[in-house]
Amino acid sequence: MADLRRHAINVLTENARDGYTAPAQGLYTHQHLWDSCFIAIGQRHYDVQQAMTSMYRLLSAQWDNGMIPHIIFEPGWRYWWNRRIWRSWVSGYAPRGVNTGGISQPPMIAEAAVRIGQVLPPGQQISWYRSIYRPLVAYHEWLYRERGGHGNGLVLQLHPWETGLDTTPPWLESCRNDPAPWWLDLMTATRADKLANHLRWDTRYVPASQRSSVTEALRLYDALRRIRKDKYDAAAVLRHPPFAIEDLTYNSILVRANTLLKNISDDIGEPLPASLESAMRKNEQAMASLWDQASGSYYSRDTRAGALLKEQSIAALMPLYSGCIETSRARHLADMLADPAIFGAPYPVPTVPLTSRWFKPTRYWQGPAWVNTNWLIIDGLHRYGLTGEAETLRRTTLELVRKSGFYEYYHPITGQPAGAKDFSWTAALAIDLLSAPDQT
Ligand code: 2M8
Repeated sequence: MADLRRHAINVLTENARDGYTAPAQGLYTHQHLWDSCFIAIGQRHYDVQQAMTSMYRLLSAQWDNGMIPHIIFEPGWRYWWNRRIWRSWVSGYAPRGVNTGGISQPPMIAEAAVRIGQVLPPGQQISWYRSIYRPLVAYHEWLYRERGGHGNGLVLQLHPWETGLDTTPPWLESCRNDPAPWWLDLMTATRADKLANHLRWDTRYVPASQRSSVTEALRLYDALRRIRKDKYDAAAVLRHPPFAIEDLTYNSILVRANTLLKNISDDIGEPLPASLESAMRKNEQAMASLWDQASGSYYSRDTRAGALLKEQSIAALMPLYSGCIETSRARHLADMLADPAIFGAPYPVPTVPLTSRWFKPTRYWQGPAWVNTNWLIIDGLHRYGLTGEAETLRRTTLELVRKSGFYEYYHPITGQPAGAKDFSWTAALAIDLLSAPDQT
């Protein structure tokens, strides 16, 4: 295991840039929000300064309205959804002198901040918390103001990229009933989408069969274009949104982030604004409305249809991480995790159930196991006292990485690696899982 840790540090060192660590070479070279948080959670074990620097860099790109963008562009690197496509400058809230995305990603920053705090000496811990507290509060306030005003206390997301699980089936189901843009229909009719396959840039690094399809990618591009047309202003976008989903993963992570932010505020003796505390409470209570008794599962809700999106995905297990569900429900989710007809694979956790019609074992977010979602589940299981289940998943995750290398994702039945190689959050989270008390 000492070797695994050394190799993981090497991967992170190779992927390090000025002030942040890129998710991977070639395919993802800019700074991504939740990647940076997972990476910092690993880096804190051997270079806490680097972990802190990347968090400060994320916060330095915060928009004037409080949003922390899902990507910060670093000049000079190629990327298909690049700064000229995002054009963050169309919004009056975007920071000057840096180009970013116009949406956010799962709010993992409070988790990374607390994990960093845990390895700092007490005096330094408090000054660290003080230095990130206000921007974090502003970020959570933005989430409730911009994305929580529509109803019952949950926040909604406008684009699948905000969930981090880009092509996850429930989101793709949500656009199935919407007409595709005319130009995409035309492309499909003339088979130009097949031609476009040859022009793809991502497939230089990863086989097309492991990535999103051209049609999916262009559909997501169309959604981006529509949000950009409204200058990334949620109120305007919500008049005719391409997507408007109370995402289960996002809300689970936010509920946990709220608890951690509250802990930070207690530690530094600076109370949270009362309106934010009230929004946090409502959010937590509203999680129950995502439960479907008939099928015994949690789902995201499509606010346009006013209904739960009953397509199963790994999101179903994320309320474990939220920490706000009853113990009996947590137990039920742990049973789903072990069930071979749902998530019980040899190399868990598949991102859609093994028996789902969507299941494709090596296609991006539609079947493969990912180390970051495993980490969230392990953490949740531990907090519910489901220690045996947590330890089993920790061991199988480390075994997978040791067997197959630090890849972006893995075939959940064979353990075969897929996606980008030398992937940073896989390496970082392996370091963190190795540092857990009971090392394998
Ligand atoms: C993937 O997302 C980006 C778009 O945001 C992409 O496809 O280029 C997702 O896996 C996302 O969760 C991740 O943060 C990002 C970088 O690793 O890649």
